[in-house]
Amino acid sequence: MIQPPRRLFIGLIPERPIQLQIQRHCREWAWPTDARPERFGRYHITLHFLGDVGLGPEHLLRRALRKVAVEPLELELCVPEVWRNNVAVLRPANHDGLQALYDRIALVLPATGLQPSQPQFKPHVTLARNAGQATPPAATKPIRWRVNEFVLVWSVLFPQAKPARYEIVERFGATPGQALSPPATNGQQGEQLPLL
Ligand code: 3AM
Repeated sequence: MIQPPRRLFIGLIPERPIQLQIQRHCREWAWPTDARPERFGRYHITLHFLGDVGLGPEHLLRRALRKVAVEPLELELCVPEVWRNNVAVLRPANHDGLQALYDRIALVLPATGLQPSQPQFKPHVTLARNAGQATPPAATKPIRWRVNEFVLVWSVLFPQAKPARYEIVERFGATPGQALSPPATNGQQGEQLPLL
């Protein structure tokens, strides 16, 4: 069966202990009743959103990403903000290494036929949407997050998945080339993120 294009993005997804710290941080905000919080397990930083990618370009992409150098990063999530598009976010302190990783990935994308999505990289973890009236905590205890890898993620949307979920297609970094194969086509295989 031909694999239909998959909605992919490249990002950083923390393990459960950091997911828990982010969730705890969220409890310190004052949220409007109609805010739509991000689900536990899905907290992440998007590096490059790619949109729908066919099987051929996906293979090229994965091969190219395996060659991207990954140096461990110590991120500090410490800046809560509400953006004009009503998204509430937690941002890391400026980190040259994070920008450099973003840039290195951007460099390999054109050869795969894919274009970087956001020429301006504004790293953030989305906490909630529809949160224009949210109030961040007066003080934020920084969350230290050691990053050893980046991941290629399949964003499986409703009705393909109910509820929509993120599935890690491949990890790049500390354990290079540790692919989950064959790639899942129906959302029933592959690595699913632990959601509550
Ligand atoms: O990291 P965040 O939560 O800001 O908003 C979507 C989410 O980003 C973003 O990709 C991430 C994983 O879904 N996204 C969705 N559609 C997008 C698009 N067309 C997009 N980013 C850029 N362009």
